[in-house]
Amino acid sequence: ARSWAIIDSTLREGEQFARGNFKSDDKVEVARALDAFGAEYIELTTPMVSAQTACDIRKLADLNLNAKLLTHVRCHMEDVQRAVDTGVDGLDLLFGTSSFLREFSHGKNIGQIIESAQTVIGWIKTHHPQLELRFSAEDTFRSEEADLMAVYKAVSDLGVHRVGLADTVGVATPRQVYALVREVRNVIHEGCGIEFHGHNDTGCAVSNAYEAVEAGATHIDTTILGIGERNGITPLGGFLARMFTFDPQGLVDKYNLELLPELDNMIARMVGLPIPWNNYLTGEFAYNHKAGMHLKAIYLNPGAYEAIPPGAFGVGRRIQAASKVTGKHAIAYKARELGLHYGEDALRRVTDHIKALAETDDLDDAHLEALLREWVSA
Ligand code: HCA
Ligand code: CU
Repeated sequence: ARSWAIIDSTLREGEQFARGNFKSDDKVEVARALDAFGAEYIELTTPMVSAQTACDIRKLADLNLNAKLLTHVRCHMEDVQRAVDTGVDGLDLLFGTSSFLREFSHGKNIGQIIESAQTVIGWIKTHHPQLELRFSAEDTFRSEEADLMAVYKAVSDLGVHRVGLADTVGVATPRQVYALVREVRNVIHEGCGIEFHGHNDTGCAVSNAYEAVEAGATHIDTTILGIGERNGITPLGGFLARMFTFDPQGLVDKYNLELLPELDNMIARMVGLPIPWNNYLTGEFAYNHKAGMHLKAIYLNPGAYEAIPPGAFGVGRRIQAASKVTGKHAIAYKARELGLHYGEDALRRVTDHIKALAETDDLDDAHLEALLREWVSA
């Protein structure tokens, strides 16, 4: 199995989410929860944002978590000088390399980007050699390949610990991610890691992160519930669901997976929105089983219709036995749960009755229970 680590950016990218506005206490709560979960890194908003933000970073550094703390800064001396005395373990440096960002954001050409990187990284290496350094090319997937390779090679020569590939607008395909990570692997030093950061605008954030790992990426950016700019980035739960199917034990060894519902609920509460109904693993209906055929098999072996056992992530399954698509096996099972015994004929009749009722009514478990009790004595 490939070895990779999570860089959770809920406290950086997540602060760029429409409803992400974490107070000091929220940040402490999120950082502690991520640490308890086992996230290897926690990325924090740049101290350039405000005095309060800088103060919060110091506060988080004082918690002495197991997770390493990073702050996300532009590759500028001013930003870096502010960041180095916040007590973080490392800096995630950022420079836009696509023509969009070069023309409409910072106005620098590739030669100037490399020069800035030399100045900034050189200074950090001399004055703060203990800091872990990453250099990311913002908007990687709309940048020229030759430009990217020149930048990545230069920063790897300067001794950064990781280079970052960022799908800033969520446009990359899984195949492109795989190919580019492989190419970057060839121009950087062997010990230099590769980080992937993927937005979800076209629904590929999880698959792109997975392909990055397959191609040799060592670090994946996530946020809890996927919160971030626009519709967000690779969600922690979705990414772990993806990886669990290949190496369940590897994940169990690294993370306290059963804490995922707590993390998702915590962020839902803080941003004031419900967990989406179809959210990976923790959505209300992520483990809802309904059709008669499914239920028959589920009762015998849940693996028949579940890729991942919900208990591994601390969630339960829901059996929706009362609907027009139900079957007699499901009804018999529900009856047995209630201690009721139906003969073959009675079972068929009550099942038909429930299916007919469900054509016009929404039946819940209480309704089903009442019907089963009523019909057994009828
Ligand atoms: C941003 C851009 C970023 C950075 C990613 C990275 C992106 O909003 O600052 O540092 O690798 O998506 O490009 O989030
Ligand atoms: Cu981003």
